[in-house]
Amino acid sequence: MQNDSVANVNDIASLGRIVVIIPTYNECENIKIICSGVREFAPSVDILIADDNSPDGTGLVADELARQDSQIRVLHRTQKNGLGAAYLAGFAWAKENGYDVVVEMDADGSHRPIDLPKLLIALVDADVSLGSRWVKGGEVVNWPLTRKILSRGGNLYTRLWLGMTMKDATGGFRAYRLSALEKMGLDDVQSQGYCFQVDLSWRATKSGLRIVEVPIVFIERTLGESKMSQDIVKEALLRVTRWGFDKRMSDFAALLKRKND
Ligand SMILES: Nc1nc2c(ncn2[C@@H]2O[C@H](COP(=O)(O)OP(=O)(O)OP(=O)(O)O)[C@@H](O)[C@H]2O)c(=O)[nH]1
Ligand SMILES: [Mg+2]
Repeated sequence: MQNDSVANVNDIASLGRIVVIIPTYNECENIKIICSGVREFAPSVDILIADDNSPDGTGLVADELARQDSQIRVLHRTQKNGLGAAYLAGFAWAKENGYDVVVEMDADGSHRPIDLPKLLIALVDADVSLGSRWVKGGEVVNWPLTRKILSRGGNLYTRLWLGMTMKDATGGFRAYRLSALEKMGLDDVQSQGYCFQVDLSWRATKSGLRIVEVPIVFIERTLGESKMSQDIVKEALLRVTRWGFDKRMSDFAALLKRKND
């Protein structure tokens, strides 16, 4: 990836202003590493750290990083409100500050900065590019079998029940054009945990956007604690099930209307 041709670098430049949003909650051991990786592999790209007042002082580490590097900014939020709310605040910040593209990226090292240019190059001919663990060339490192089954099973259910084509609708390493986010209508998003990613995949699909999947290598975190919980899985299962019913109801209503016209 380091050998990307000049053409590719120019392609990325054609996307306009890009910001990588990194939500953090207790990531003081990880945040510096991830920021330096992003700066190394995508030097023209800015970073916004969206911290929910982490008790471990991640916000202070982020402030120090921002002091040393004008391309790093920090959005301090008052309390832990979930990944989804942190991203929505980050998207609003990106819009206010004139960005054209936002990238979602975890702080915990699961998303490799070396894959970032690939994600951005794919966006040149798309509205949304999804880092995908479950397409050819994608991979997960250090996950127990149970976690793989959960992810693959969740994706299979989502794909069949909602009729979506993407193989990895739950992944959290992705890039959106701001124009795409605007078409997706995010005002009523309520999903909090990793369901937020499925929610946005679903909205992108319903909005008829051009979505591409890019193979990534996903590495389980080695530092800090996961925020994954049973509640997060339950939220995703319930919401996806409801969206599938809503879709069937509106398909049925459209069919009736056509018959009556
Ligand atoms: N601002 C903010 N960030 C959060 C919150 N919950 C999680 N995050 C961040 O979101 C990213 C993903 O969280 P993880 O704990 O790694 O969750 P996960 O990736 O679904 O789970 P694992 O695969 O087990 O790591 C990390 O950068 C977290 O610090 C939150 O409530 N607020
Ligand atoms: Mg993680």
